[in-house]
Amino acid sequence: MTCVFLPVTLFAQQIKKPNVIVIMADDIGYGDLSCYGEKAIHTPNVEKLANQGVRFIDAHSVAATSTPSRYSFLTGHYAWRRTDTGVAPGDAGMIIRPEQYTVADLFKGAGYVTGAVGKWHLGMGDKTGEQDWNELITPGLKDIGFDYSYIMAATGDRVPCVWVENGSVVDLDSEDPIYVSYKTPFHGEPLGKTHPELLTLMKPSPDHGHDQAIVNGISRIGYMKGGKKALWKDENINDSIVAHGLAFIERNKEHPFFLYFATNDVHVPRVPHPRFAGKSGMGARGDALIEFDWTVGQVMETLERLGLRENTLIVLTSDNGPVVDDGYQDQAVELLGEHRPWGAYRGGKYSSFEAGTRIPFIVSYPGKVKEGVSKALVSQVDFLASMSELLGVSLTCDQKKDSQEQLSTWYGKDKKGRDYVVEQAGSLAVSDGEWKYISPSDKKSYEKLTNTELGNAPQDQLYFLKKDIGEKNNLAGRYPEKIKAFQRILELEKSK
Ligand code: NG6
Ligand code: CA
Repeated sequence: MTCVFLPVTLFAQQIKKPNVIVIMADDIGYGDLSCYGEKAIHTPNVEKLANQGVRFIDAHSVAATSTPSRYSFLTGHYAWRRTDTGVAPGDAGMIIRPEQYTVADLFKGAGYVTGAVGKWHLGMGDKTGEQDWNELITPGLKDIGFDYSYIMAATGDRVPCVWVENGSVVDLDSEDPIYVSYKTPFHGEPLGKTHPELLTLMKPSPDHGHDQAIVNGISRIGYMKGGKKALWKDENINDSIVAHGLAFIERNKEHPFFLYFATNDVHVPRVPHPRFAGKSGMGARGDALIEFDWTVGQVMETLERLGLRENTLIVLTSDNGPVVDDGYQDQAVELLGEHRPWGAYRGGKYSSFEAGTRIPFIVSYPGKVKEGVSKALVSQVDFLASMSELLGVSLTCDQKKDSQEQLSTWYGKDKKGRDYVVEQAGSLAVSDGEWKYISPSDKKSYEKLTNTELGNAPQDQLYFLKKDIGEKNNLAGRYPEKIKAFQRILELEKSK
């Protein structure tokens, strides 16, 4: 397929450079926010944001787990084009290499100050397992366009449990160096599996495997030793993210900025600050959702206080669908009650069924975006090209690759959006909004650990989403032509 430059100056001519903030939640599902219709949870700040913008009901992350989803969001390239973009360990080398164009490069090139705060999960340093955590870790986010970064290398449940600011571990004591390994335990360091009596804050769920290094009374994935002063306190993770995100906004109030603000909520281990304890009645997972909502309120209040709200475009979304038990005994399952994190959809995180990638997606830009609800088909991979449209920057085909200029859709004006979205989980799936095709997979069809239907099957699956949003009736046998058409789409995408 040929790639042509589109006239991109339309929006750019009309506006002063807006600030852009992406609030990227972790594992928050379609039904986890009250503006998406679920009654058991109350998230008023997100509701307010949704009322000041467009709320999309058919928006998708590119993948049903974090690393490939975020890779695609930040680069405009489908992660499945590479084989090394699966869920990354905490000692992964930089997955987005310095030569690759990113959304941060786009904003930086347009004169913005760029920042990334919170969960990263896309690797740091040159090679997996070879970082020296006691030195400046390079390459880092600076090399892919971020002027400022304050991040956790991977996830809350993976070592190292430290903050990395502009490539250096925060609060590191040179007398107590940090060592990290995903291969061998460190001699003399207690592990979750050998010292369960030390798991004072949270225990892992049986068989999930979060039973290695113990930090703050919680066992994690991976081994680490040292760096005691630098270790984060789980209950303060969100406050640290908020403080650094808001400080970035404050520092740059006079200058256009792009902030990738990635919360740890509601990923495991879920340890919201005690001031949110019991607020949801649903245990730690629900309380983490309330903490997330508070966080969104903090961002909005700060923008209002600084007089920046009008000129700031906010995208609020999540990296993948929801999961209830993702490895720790935090009572999320027992206390879930009537709440449906996946809304009306089937599956969840890790799944090819809709709840894997159909995520909350809100675009708010007061005065510019047409407020309301949009049914348009949206993919997060379009962030790059849509922002290039906003900024009036022409991208090469290589730079934008899979990313389409969809600004008019994101502004709530174009009601159709994409022709189709590609969803990645156990195999690739394609949805055109009405029909959905899931290509055959030889992987397990049901994940017992997380109690999630993964949607993997050795045969083709075809669902008529328009009438069957729960993906219950596989119509593959009845519509061979439809299957062929979707297979052609996937072949075309793969050949790009
Ligand atoms: C899985 C972990 C899960 C979570 C996930 C990554 C096990 C059994 N489960 O491998 O707990 O960490 O990876 O989540 O190890 S994500 O949202 O960052 O993709
Ligand atoms: Ca995630």
